[in-house]
Amino acid sequence: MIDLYAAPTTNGLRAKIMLDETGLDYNLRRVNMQAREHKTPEFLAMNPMGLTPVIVDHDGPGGKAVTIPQSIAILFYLAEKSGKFLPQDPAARAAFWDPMMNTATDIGPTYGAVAFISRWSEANAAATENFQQRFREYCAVWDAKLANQRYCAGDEVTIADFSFFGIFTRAKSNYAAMATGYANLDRWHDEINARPGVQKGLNFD
Ligand SMILES: N[C@@H](CCC(=O)N[C@@H](CS)C(=O)NCC(=O)O)C(=O)O
Repeated sequence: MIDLYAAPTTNGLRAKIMLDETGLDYNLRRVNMQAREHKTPEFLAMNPMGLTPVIVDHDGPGGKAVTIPQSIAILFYLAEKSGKFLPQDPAARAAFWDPMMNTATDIGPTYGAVAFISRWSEANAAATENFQQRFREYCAVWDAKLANQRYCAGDEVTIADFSFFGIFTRAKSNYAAMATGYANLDRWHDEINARPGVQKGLNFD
């Protein structure tokens, strides 16, 4: 059994969607970030960085419990554990790395910067706009890519789709101006959104 400690943030969404898509057994241990439950001694013992999400797999390698913070590490761990959502064909695997890493290290942190900076004051409007513009530029590249391929890394669903989906769906609802006008991205978003596992993954109740 796996315990998932998460809140419905972009990083939490990708971990929960992956668990629901793989069908692995897990318990959701919802973290109340407003109550700062991610800074308690119990939580810090799992992740000294005090960041969500974290999984604890009580049946990890060798039958031993393993604790894994970092949403992208969680995606890879669960992909390997379940044997799902990682391309097996060497050419498809090679084509997977760039889109995967864009979601992890480029567009994801850009969304995070918009969310973080825009919470401060009007004085930071220029910085917010700067990151929103960067987000739009990434979206334009994704939109062109998705004109020629069905999913983020080609013609099969991979963890790159789940990694990006949480970001784009939150951008659409929270910062619509930077996620509007991309027809191919919308087609992809609607297709991923319609998956039963993704719908389950979005539900933190
Ligand atoms: N690189 C980490 C980032 C985790 C992260 O920043 N989590 C946010 C929620 S999305 C958090 O816990 N923030 C609390 C804080 O900054 O104190 C990951 O991908 O899991």
